This record gives sequence, structure tokens and C-alpha cells, in this order.
Amino acid sequence: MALLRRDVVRLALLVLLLRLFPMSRAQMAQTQPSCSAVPGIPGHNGQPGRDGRDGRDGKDGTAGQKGDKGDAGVPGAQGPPGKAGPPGENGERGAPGPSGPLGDASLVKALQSEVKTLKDSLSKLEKATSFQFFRKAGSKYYASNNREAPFSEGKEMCAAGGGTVALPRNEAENQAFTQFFTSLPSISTQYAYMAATDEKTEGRWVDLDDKPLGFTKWASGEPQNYGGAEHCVVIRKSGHWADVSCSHKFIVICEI
Ligand SMILES: [Ca+2]
Repeated sequence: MALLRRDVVRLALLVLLLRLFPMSRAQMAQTQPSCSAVPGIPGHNGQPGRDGRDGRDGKDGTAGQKGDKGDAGVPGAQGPPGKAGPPGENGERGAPGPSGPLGDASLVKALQSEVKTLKDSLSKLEKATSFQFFRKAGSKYYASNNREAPFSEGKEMCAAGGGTVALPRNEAENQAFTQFFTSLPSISTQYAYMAATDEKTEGRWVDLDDKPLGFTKWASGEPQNYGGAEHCVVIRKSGHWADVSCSHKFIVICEI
């Protein structure tokens, strides 16, 4: 028991001391005398850091000063070409060039046209051969059976052979007609009918389509409408014309 009592007293003294001097370890360190602090050696610089990001674009700067004047050009030296001038007026139209070769389509068309012409010619020839006498004159055939007939019957004879009573339209045709007429075997009649009349209007000579004649070759003194009844036309072997009565019989010559 004596020992316990002594320990309690010691413990109580310790507690009392701790309450009277409650200094921390830090306070105890600060209370260390300054003469004991020695300066350390400075550390080395570290490695450079990494590059930073690019900054934003800056504002536009102010305009610079005007430059110096350039050197004077060399006298007499030719400068660069100027701008093109305005277009001139159109020239005169040139002569047409020669025709080019026929294309396939054109060739076919030309051949078709040629075939048609040949067919027409053959058709005329076939009709002409239905007459006893015929001769080609230009683009037509003169044809005849060397028979005499009144004009109305003569028109029917020619129509039956695929043609019409002949009528020269110009001097050349009149000569061809006359040559054919004079080539026929001579018979009593010296005249051949032609396809013209003035039956409707006395003195107004027209063809069978009632169109005025563009060419005539009247003999001297003709037409005289002898007896007031000569409304048809004949050609003489001289090639000259005369008016006659349509009811008289004369040679009938057709053209096809
Ligand atoms: Ca007459």
C-alpha cells in the first residue's frame, strides 16, 4: 500500500507539471537558439518546360510607307502591245464554194429521181409506139397514124393514145413539129390540126386549157375567119398557121 501511495503522488506531480508548462514540440523547436541555423546550398534549375500552344492571330498592322519612285524607262524602247481595238465591219460575202460530193441519202434521192425520169420516158415511148409514126423532139414525142379527121375526133384519137393534139410553144418546137409533119407519107391533105381554138371568143386564140397562146406563127393574111366559121388552127408544110373550120378533116398529129 505504501508503494501505491507513493506512485499516486508522483503521478499527480507529473500532471501538475504538465499543466503548468503545456508547450508543444513545435514551440520547443522555435525556442531553439538561432545560432544553431546553417544556410543550405541553392538547388540546380530544372529542365525547360514544353512549348506552349500557338497564340491567336494578332490584329492587322498599319499600312506601310509609299515606296520609292521607279527608274525611268529606256528612251526609244518599245513598250508592251496595247489592248485590242474594236472589231472592223464585215467584209463582202464571198462566192459560194463548189458543191461537195453527194451523201448516201442525197445519192439515194438522186437515184430515185433518175428512176422516175426513166419511167416517165419509158411510159411516153410505150404510148408513142401505139402510133404508126412517132419521133422524139425535146422532152416530148410527136405521134400520128397519118389519118385525117375533124378536130373533135382528132382530140379523141390523141387521148386514146395517152396524149393530146400537138401545139408548138416556141419556134424550135414549131420547126420540130413541121419536120415531123413533112416526114409523113404524103396524102391529099396539106394541113395538120393544132390544139388551139377561138370557139369561145372570136379572135381570142387559146389552148385546150383555155390559156391564151404565148407563141403563134400565122401565115400572111391569117387568121381571117373566112365565112365567120374558122375557129380551129392548122399548120401548113411551110410551118405557117391558118384558121380553118373545125369540121373539116385534116391530119391529126399528137404530142405525148
Ligand atoms: Ca382562115
